[in-house]
Amino acid sequence: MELLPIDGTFAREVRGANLWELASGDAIREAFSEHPILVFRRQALTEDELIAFGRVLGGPEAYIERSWHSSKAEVSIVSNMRNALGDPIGGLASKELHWHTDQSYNADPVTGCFLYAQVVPEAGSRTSWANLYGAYEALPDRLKRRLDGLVGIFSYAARTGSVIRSADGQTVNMSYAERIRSTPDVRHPLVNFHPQTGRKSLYIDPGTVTGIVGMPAEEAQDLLEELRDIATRSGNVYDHHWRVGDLVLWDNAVTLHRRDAFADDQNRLMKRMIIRLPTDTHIVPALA
Ligand SMILES: O=C(O)CCC(=O)C(=O)O
Repeated sequence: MELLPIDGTFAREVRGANLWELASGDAIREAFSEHPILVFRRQALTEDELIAFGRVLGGPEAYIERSWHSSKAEVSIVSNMRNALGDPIGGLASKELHWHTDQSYNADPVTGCFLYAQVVPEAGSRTSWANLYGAYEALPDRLKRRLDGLVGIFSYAARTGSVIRSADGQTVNMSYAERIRSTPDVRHPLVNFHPQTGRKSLYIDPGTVTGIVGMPAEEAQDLLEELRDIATRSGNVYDHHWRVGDLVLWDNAVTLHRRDAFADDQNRLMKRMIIRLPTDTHIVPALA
């Protein structure tokens, strides 16, 4: 198995690993502990093989949105496609997704994730990741000192607030409303340390972090925007242009991601898995 830097970015392409064989399990685990984006090309995997691969990395979990599940609870569908009845077969449709990280609003986030491309629009499709280790390392010393010990407020309600209310203020989706009630705001440190190397990484989530504990709201907003701008500068970002058979594995504790919108008359189908990662080899944001 070989690890190759992609276009001088922080992403690594893994060559020589057939994920259906699992023979490279130890090497992949070790690589993923250090490199938060691993790209595997030309993979041909059944859902059982995806689950077996997830188990090599940690504990695959069922995504909370049941309507996204495939025939297996651990495998979700991200797609704009519809079944014969005209119902969506998965989540997220064709819309643009802004910079975010997954699960930061949870007390105990499940931070491993992969997307596996099955159908890709002819006109192309791009998902981008920003490196939160690189972001921390790029901060001027005055900002590193300022961040020391700071704690962010991560809010599921803020993240999804626009989704659950109709224009007249009525709740339009009970399951979302229920979920918001059972997902109160949580606090995580804005800087985390890798358990083995001690490497520091920023932990922000634009649209979900609503404030910083003990800091006036406006000052916190300015600081969070400055951090987001540094994190998402082009030199700190990997752009992935999808091909069928690509599997991109990422660590949500140390990256942000976004995707472009695509034309809704072009099909796109990804299989997605979330994986609970071991805390001795990965940063897993704790409660503060
Ligand atoms: O569809 C994509 O490329 C990204 C989806 C995404 O943001 C996610 O799965 O969290």
